[in-house]
Amino acid sequence: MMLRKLVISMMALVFAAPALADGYRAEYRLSTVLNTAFPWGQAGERWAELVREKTQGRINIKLYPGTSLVGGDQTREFTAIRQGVIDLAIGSTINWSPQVKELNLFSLPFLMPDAKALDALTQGEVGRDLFKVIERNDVVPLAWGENGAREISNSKRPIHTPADMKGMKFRVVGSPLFLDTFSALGANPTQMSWADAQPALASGAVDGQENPLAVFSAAKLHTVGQKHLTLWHYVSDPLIFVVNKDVWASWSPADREAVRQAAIQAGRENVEKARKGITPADPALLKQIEASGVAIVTPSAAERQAFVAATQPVYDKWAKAIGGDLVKKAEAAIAKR
Ligand code: X2X
Repeated sequence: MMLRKLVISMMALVFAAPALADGYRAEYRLSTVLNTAFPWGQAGERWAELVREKTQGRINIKLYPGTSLVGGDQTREFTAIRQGVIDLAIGSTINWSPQVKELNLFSLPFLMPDAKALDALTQGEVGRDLFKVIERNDVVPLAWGENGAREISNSKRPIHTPADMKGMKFRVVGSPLFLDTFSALGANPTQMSWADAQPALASGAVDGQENPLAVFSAAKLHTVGQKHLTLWHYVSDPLIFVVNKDVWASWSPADREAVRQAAIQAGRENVEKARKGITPADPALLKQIEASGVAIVTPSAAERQAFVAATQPVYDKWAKAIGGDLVKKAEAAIAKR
């Protein structure tokens, strides 16, 4: 009797569950490094929301920020997407470049002088080429977003030229290119995840870091001793919206298109947000950072040139590793912007 009742109530549960189309899962896992305090995490939230809307709830995405599906190790994210540990991701080209060497393109020091240069890459032939590379790696790329132009900060002194960085300890991200760049500038770089970076800055284990201004501000890096900020825009990392190949194949063509359109829209909004308040015409975020007690240095053309010259050998070495043709195409697209 009891058992029968139990079976009946279990069946009721099964039938009461929302009808799922063939092969669809109740939930798909979306990985990001940063949480919803940042434009990056907000992009994840927005993508999930748009997908739910556009698929009438057939595809339900849950956000896992902090790269928590790979224990916070952001350089393992791409592999986990390929393996299906992660279903969807919005990832930085920096974090995926250990597996996809072409993505180091965006980390070539001083390749992109401004946001238009980044757009010339992501929105043109170079962007399409890179999506093909990602597809060859069995991951489905859908749209571009943006983490942003990366600026350098530290707790010690203003940085105007490489001489000011001498011996200073910097936390850098996961691609070896960053070790080369910071070594060439005379600094002492150490690689660690974003999760480890904040305590390392707070304890003084490292003196400085490099991240976009939207990240600097939302992470309140001024509270962990980062009192000097130099706007050198030396590299810029776009974000890429992707889906695991098998998950993609399991959806109907109409739902795939819905997921793609949602990614494109969330990506567009994300780029806008990542660039807000950081230009002379719209300096609100810069002013806010300054008001929190941070001294901002804008290098002169000659000072900037000293950084460019010091990192030229790194640029040349990595241009070869990335692929000379792709780098030439990128340089040409930027020159024409
Ligand atoms: O780790 C970083 O510095 C961050 C958050 O910008 C990236 O994931 C590339």
